[in-house]
Amino acid sequence: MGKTVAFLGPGVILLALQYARRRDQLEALEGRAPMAEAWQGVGRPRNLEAIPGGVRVYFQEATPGRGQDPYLEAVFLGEDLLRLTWFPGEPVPPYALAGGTPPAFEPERLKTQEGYLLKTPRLALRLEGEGLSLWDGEERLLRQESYPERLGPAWRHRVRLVPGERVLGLGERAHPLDRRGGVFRFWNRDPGGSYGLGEDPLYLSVPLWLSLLHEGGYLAFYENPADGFADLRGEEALVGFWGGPFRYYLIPGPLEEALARYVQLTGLPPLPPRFALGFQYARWGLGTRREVEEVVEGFLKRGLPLRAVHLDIDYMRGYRVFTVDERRFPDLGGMVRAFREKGVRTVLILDPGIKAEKGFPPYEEGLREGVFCRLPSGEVFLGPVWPGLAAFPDFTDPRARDWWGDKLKGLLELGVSGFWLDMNEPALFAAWGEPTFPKGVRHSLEGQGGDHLLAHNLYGLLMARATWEGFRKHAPLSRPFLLTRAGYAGVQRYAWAWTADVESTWEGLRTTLRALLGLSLSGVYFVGSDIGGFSGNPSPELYLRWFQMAAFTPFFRLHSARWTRRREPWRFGDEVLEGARWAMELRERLLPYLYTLAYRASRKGLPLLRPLFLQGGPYTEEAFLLGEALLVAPVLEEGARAKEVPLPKGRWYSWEEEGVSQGPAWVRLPAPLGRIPLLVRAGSVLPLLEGEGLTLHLYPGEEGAEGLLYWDEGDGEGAYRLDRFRLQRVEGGFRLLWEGEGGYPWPWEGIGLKLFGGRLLRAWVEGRVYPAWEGGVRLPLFQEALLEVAE
Ligand code: NBV
Repeated sequence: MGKTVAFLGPGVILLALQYARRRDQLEALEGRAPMAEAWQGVGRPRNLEAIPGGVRVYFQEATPGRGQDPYLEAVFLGEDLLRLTWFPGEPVPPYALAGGTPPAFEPERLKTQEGYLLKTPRLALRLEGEGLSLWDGEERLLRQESYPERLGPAWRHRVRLVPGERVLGLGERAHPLDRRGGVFRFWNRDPGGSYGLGEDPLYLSVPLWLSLLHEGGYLAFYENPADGFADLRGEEALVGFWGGPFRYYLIPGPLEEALARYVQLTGLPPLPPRFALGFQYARWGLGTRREVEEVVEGFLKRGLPLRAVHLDIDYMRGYRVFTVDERRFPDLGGMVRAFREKGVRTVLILDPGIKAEKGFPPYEEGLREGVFCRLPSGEVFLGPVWPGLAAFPDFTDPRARDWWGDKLKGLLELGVSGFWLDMNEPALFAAWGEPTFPKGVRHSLEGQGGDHLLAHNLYGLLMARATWEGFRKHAPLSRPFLLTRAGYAGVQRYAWAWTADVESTWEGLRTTLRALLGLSLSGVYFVGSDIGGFSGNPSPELYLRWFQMAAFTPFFRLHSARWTRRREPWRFGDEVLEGARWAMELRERLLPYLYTLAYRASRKGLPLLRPLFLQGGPYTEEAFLLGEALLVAPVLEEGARAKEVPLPKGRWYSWEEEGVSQGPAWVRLPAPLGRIPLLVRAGSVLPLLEGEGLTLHLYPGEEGAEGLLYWDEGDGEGAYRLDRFRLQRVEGGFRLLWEGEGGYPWPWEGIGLKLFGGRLLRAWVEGRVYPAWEGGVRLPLFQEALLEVAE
């Protein structure tokens, strides 16, 4: 509990002590002591039975008489999707999947000397004596694994790693992106107010593994929410789960496509309301309406673009969720409306714990309706959190989800635009041991029943789902904006995620970048961090470097713990203020580009943040791509005023400056305190907001350039437009073709063009000439424009 304990005061510390003792007693009663038996293998395949899309394989060392014979079911669900399931295994409702299981796909079936081969044009599975292997369409070996071993309800298997292979993914980790060398647990956990490099596990685990091989790679997704592990220390990885179904999906690379395929399977992220892509502000400890208003004014009067303000637990009455402290936050609805008129939305934090207090309506109601988690004895489970002892909705019960969703009605009627879901690992205050429910706590799991060992990792996912469904129901004209701390595969269907309580150090900054990229490589694309780190006081330089990096991550928010010094951008002197302004203004200008990326993520499942290797570049943690076009090289070291970056192949333009670098090569880029290096891939067209209008930045490559722009009202489900721009080289300059679709009218006066890597003299539209100045020109709407460029 670390910092939290010190902060909580004696009353809560006592509760935390009592709770830790109680949890240990309960778990001892449940007999969850380590198991004495040894892991048992299944032996070699004994016989095979064909089933639609695949096979069922029975093994020699089955143990008849002791329950079900173990068997493997391998089924293709597409030419690039294979599902393996080991039986027996405790089933869990398919919460991670969107839209159910795809239909079986018939593979080719071949008997080989050693065993059996199932094959599609993109993926092949070989079943042999000792284990199974996976091959891609070009007959390259992707993965070799042993047949698994069992220990009671637990399963584990070994996966051979080849030299040079990198393993990525696994959700949010305070670890280098390549997970080899580490041991990881799949168990959502609140590290308690502060964490740094090496802390494991963290809030949001996803049992998704991406393997980057010399050539190609693959994705494996273990659809099992139970407590599990991946041990990647040796040449043979061990992956296992202490319960639940041993089921996994295999998808061949290239990794970017595999990731998109996984996201189609577990759900595309919805298009967010546009404000969410702007700068957002939060601060734990703003205790009154006045304080919040002062901060908002502080941004607006300095011309700093603020799009949303978040209220932390301070707005509640004694930390009781679904209440507002009217004394300190009088007429919250009035405040929300006034902010909205100034273009600032309001987001409220929600914690899952409901204060167990006689007479508190949500508690009484929840008891009556039977929506809380219970102990095996049938008693409602209570654990200590912010308001004291609390009961917890069982989000695996559809009735509890509906109940929770309906509780949002009142807050939504105040005009709130989003919710920030905290403490949903679920986290509690425990003086020692695991800060969460005892493993035997009962859950509904859609009526089938199960314990916390199975349901723990689903808690955040399903709290997000309940909140999402309630939001849709009670504010059907708005797109929900949800931010969650915990989650599991599929959480991207409902919420964005942030990396929470990281320490305010340079290492914390680097750790954050790794956590963000790791989440992105695990299908959670809309992610961000607390600028400056949550738990400490960043130096002005660290603060600014963090700000600059965050401006290029999907969720761009300032936030900090109440025990730290205030950190609005004007509190560190002019140099920092101007640096932060650069980042915030650039972010605003980039909105059309970001919104288009968000749209593409929501349609195609493509990530916003991409490590360079995801698009054929080198393995590096020094830089990342935001979409395809923008390469961002954050400064992660104190005192650095230049940054070395390994460029992927191709030509790269310096952001708004003369100069083109050619990759692949290491380049050294200037990084004065006021900004970080940014490069644009040749061949891109970037749509930017400039002044009152929209300007295309044209970065020609050999073949010209291309870009897309998605735009709509910014919220709701109304008309949209999608504009495609194609720049082609012609004698004396370029031709720019513009095709638009959709019913949303072009909202700007004409369109601006700025050309990089050449001097634009003038443009022609329908026979009229438009002279350029300083490399730019404004044109009326067109289908084809000719751009004349100086020799
Ligand atoms: O609600 C208070 C904090 C919040 O500011 C932070 O962002 C969360 O990650 N919350 C954690 C609860 C306790 C932190 C010690």
